Amino acid sequence: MHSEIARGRNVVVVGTQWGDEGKGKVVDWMTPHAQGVVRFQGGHNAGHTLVIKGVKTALQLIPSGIMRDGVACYIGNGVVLDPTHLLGEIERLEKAGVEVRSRLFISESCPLILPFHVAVDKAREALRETSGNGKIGTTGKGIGPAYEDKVARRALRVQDLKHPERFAKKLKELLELHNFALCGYLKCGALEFQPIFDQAMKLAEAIKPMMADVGYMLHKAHLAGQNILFEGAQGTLLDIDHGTYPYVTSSNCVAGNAAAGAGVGPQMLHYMLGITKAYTTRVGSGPFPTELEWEKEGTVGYHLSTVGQEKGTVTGRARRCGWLDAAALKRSIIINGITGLCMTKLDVLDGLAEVQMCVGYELNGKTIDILPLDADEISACKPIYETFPGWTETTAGITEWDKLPLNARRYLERVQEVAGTPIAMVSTGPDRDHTILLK
Ligand code: 2SA
Ligand code: MG
Repeated sequence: MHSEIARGRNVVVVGTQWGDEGKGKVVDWMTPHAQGVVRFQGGHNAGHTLVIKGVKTALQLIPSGIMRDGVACYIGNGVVLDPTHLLGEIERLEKAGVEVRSRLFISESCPLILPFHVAVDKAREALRETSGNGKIGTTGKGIGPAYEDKVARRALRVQDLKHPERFAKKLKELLELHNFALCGYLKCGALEFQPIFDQAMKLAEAIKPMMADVGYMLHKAHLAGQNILFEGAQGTLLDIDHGTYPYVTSSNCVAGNAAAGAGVGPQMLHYMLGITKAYTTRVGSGPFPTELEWEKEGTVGYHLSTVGQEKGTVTGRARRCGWLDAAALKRSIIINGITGLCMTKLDVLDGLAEVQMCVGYELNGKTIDILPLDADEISACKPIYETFPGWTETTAGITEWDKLPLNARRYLERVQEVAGTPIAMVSTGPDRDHTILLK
């Protein structure tokens, strides 16, 4: 796989679970062989934690390639962009000595996340909770409401920041609509035009120099022989179409959207790398067949949660934990057309007496071998597990397959068999160098 990217191939990195599979680390690890990294969906709901020489950096909106000198970073049209957040993230990186503005390119076509999107997101979640529907467990960043405006063809886009009059006209119309909802059924206070407009115009000056025709730039970079990495956010089971709807995010997280969301043709996508944690986590509500009890000390779930440090990068929420679900993984592999898998956080399983993997489910008296499409059916699925002996040796930091404990290798070999796709990489720790390369 590593040689694929070195040979002039573009790699799409996607999460095959519910996000937080460790995509940021993998993208960062591959960037020495790429000249550009592009985000194609989501927004600052993503949280990519990188550990470089022991120092932790959390990125939300800016592609992980920014941590490597000289790599161009692109924010594609498929991303919803909060300008206030963006500038905050840029400033944080600049304070840490990272050069950002000269190599960050933002698509003019990105829809903007504005303060009312955040207000609508939060108010809706509160309403769902009090009305008994149950929260989605969103990150509260305004992602869903911003995508709603995009699809309804009324969004303000990055390019509108260049035209104050046009921006003002569209903002007035949009505020009228959102205030109607906020003051009406969401029972919140109205938002005022002027502070939002003034703030946006102030931020516009800083953003204008980074605005670009990203799709065309990527096309030219490709023609010039550059390698591009497409950096997915969230995960396949959170995809708006293919995830556990309605407990999903509001964008397509699958590899197929890398082209549309970056503004390039699908012929530019060469290798689909699916990132899979050696167990499963989920943050937010929704069905999760292999979920374990994870809050009680002494349980396997507690082990995964604490050893794996499973806390949301953006919100700090504890992530729910459970065994690897290979029947769900199979679904993800098919939808994404995964070429190879990267298994991450294997070291978190070190020391467990035994390890389990879900290979199918019992649903309404029948046995099925793939995750169903209906969230209620997923809730009703009873996982069928295979049990493997654990290993006492530490796998942390191992860089060669043959040095892994035999039982760890057996577990991984069975994952590939059930999932139907080869493992191309294994990550054995958060640092760049804690990586085993297989193909
Ligand atoms: P939203 O805010 O509308 O996208 O939320 C909808 C659902 O999508 C989930 N979601 C995520 N799941 C895992 N990781 C994400 N990023 C952060 C992280 C999350 C955090 O890396 O840890 O810090 O809490 C992410 N972003 C969105 C979300 O939990 C809802 O289930
Ligand atoms: Mg994350």
